[in-house]
Amino acid sequence: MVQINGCIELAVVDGVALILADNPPVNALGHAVREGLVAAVRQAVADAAVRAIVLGCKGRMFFAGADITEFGKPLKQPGLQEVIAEFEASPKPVVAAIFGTALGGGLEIALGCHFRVASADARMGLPEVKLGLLPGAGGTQRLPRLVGPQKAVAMIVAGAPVGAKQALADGIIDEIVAEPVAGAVAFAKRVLAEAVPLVKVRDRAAKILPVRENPAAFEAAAKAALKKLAGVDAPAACVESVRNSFMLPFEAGLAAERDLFMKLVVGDQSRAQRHIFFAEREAAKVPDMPAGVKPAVIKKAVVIGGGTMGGGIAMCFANAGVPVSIVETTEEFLAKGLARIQQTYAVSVERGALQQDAMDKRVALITGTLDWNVIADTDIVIEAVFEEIGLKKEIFGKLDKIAKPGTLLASNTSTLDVDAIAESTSRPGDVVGMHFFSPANVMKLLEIVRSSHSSMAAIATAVAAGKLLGKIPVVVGNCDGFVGNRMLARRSTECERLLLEGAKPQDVDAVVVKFGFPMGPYAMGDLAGLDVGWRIRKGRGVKAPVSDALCEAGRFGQKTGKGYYIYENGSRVPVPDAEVIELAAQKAEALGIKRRNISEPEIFERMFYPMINEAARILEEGIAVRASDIDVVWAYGYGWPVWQGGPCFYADLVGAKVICEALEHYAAMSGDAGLQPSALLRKLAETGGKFSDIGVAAKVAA
Ligand code: 3H9
Repeated sequence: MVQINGCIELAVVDGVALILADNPPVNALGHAVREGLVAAVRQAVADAAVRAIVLGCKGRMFFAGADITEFGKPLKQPGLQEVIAEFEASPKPVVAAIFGTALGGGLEIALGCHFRVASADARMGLPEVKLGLLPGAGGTQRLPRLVGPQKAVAMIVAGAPVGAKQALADGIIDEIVAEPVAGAVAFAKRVLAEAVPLVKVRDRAAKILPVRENPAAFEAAAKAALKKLAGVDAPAACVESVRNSFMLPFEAGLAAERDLFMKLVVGDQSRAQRHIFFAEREAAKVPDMPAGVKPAVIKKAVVIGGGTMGGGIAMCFANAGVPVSIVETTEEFLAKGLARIQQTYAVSVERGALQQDAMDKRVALITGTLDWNVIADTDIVIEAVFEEIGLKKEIFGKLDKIAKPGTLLASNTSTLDVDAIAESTSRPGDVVGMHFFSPANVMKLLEIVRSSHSSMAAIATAVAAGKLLGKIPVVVGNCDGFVGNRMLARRSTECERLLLEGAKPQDVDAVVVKFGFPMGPYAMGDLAGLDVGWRIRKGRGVKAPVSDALCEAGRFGQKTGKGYYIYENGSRVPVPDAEVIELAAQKAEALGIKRRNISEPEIFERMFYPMINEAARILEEGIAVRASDIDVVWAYGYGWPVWQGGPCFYADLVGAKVICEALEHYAAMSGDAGLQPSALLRKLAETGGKFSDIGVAAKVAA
C-alpha cells in the first residue's frame, strides 16, 4: 500500500488498483483529495501490474461532493473536472465503489468512471441546486446520457437523491453489491475476464439523440420542474445546461456548464444558500455546552394535549419509530385527536407519499389515554395545550409529581415565559421550551428555549430529541416570542399600520411574495386563523383596529370563508375584498390617519427592516447567540426564501447604514420608538460591521 498523501492511499491487489480516499467526516473532494486522486490514478495507469482500477472511500460514505468551504475562493488546481477527466481517460477499466451517499461532485466523479457499483442502502444524487448551484463537474452532461434528459432534469432541478434500486433501474449504476469495495473488485475482474468494452458515459448517445430530434417532452419536463421557481437562478441554469447535453457536443456542453457554475458560485443567491447550509449545522451547537454532557436516550414519549399541535408532535415521534402516548382530558377530545392523526396519515398514503404498511406501523406507535400515570416511565414529555400560563403552570406542577427523575419536561409554548413554567416544578433544571411550528409533522424548525434554570443535560437532550425527530434545532433564550415570533410581531404591527395608511392586503402580500416567501402576511394570517392573534392581543390589552374589527365580525380567515380576503366555496385562493379596504378607511378616519398611496419600496422596507432591527435586539440580549441562528429560524420556520439567506444575511447585503436611515424615517413618521434603530444596528452602521461577524466564523467567502 502506498500513501499518496494525507487523504489518498493506493494499493494493488491481484492486478486491481484500489484507490481509497479518507477525508472525514464526509469525504468532501477538497484540494488535497483532488491532488491525491490525480497522482494515484496516474500511478495506477502507469503501473504495468495494474489491469483495472477501483475508486472507493473509507469512513461513512462515498464522496459527499465538492468541499463547499472552497467555493468563492480562488480555485486550486486540479479542479474536479480535471480529476474526472483523468479517471475517464484511463485505458484500464475504472469501477466506482459507492456506499452511504454519493452526492454532487461525488456522483460526478463516479459518472466519470467506466462502471459503478453500489451497496443496497446507498443514495446518490446531484443536490447542487440546494446550494444555489448546478452540478459543475460534468453532472449535467453525463447524467442525461445515462438516464435521458427528462429524468436528468427532474433529478437535477429537485436536487433529490435516489436509492440504489432506483439508480440501477435508471441505469446510473451497473450493479448492487453486498460490500462496495469487494463488489467493485469482483465487478472489475469480470469486466476483464469478459473483455467488456469501455464505453465512456460521455460517448453514449442513445438517450440524447432522440431528444435532440424532438425536445417537446424535455421542454415539458423542464417547465414542470421549474414551476414556482421564477427568479431563482440555479434551477433555470440547471435546465439550460441539461438542454446543452443534447444540443451541444460534449466538450462544448461541459465548457458551458463550467461557465454557468462560475457565474452562480459568485452570486448572492448561492452565497445565501451555502450560508444557510452551514448555519443550519451550526445552530444546534451550544457554545457553553461542556464536553462530556450526554443527552438522555429517548425510548418513550408523552404528549400532553391531542389538538393540532399535540397530534403533529406525536406523529413526529411515531415517524421516528418512538412509541408515544397522548394524554387528553376527555374521551371525546382524545378520539378526535387520534382520528385527525389517522386522517393526516391517510392523506399521505392517498398521495403516494407513504406506504400503507408504514402508516400502520406509525399509527400503532401512537396511543391515547386519560391516565396521567403514563408519564411515570417516559423519557420526555411535551406539553402542547392552549397558550395560557396558568394552565401550563398547573400542568407542569402535575408532571413534576409523576415523572421519573431525569425526564425532560418540555413546553411547546410559542410565546410564554419558560422560566415561570419551570418554576412551577421542583426540578426547573429539567424544563425547556420546545417550540414546534405548524404543521408540526411537516415543519423543520424547532426552537429550543433554554430558561435561566435549564440544565446543560436538559438542553443536550432537547437538541438530540430534535435531531431524532428530523428537525433543525436552534437553541434560543427565553423572552416574549423567542426569536421567530418576536420578530414576526414587528411585521404584524407594520401590517396593521399599512392597512390604516392606505395599503391593500394584496399589494403588501405581493411585495413579500415577490421577495420569495411562499405567502404574504395577510394570506398567512388567514391560513393560520386570525382569532389566534386576536386572543393574544386581548390578553395583552393590545389593539389592532382593522384586524380586531374583522375578528369581531367573525372573519377568522380561511376557516370562516372570510378574513383579510374572501375564500369562496371552501376555496383556498384568496380573493381581494373591497369591504376590508372600506373598513380600513373607516378606522383610519376615526383615528385621524390620512390615507395615501404607499409605494412598493416603502412597503418592502416596512415589511423587512423592523424585523431586522428586532433581530439586532435579539442578538444584543443574547437571545440568539449567532446572527446565523436567526437566519435558520426564518428559513425553516417562516418561509424566508433560502436564496435570500435569512434576515441577517440579507441585512448584510443591504447594509446596516441604509437600514438605520430608513428606520429613523419610519420611527419619526409613526412616533413608534420601537422603530428606532437598536444600539447594535447603529454600531454596525457606524463601523461598517456585519451581522455575519456576530457569533460565528463565516464559512462562506464574501
Ligand atoms: C458540488 O459537489 C459541486 C460540484 O458539482 C462541482 C464542483 C466544481 N463540503 O451534514 P452533516 C460538513 S457541491 C464541506 O452534519 P450528515 C458539515 O458542514 C456539493 N463540508 O453530516 C459538517 O461540518 P461540522 C454537493 C461539508 O451525516 C460535517 O461535514 N454536495 C460538506 O448528517 C458533517 O455534515 C452536497 O451538497 C461538503 N460538501 O450528512 C452534500 N458536506 O461538523 C452536502 C458536509 O463542522 N452534504 N460538510 O458542522 C450533505 O448533504 C450532508 O453533509 C451528508 C451527510 C448527507 C453528506
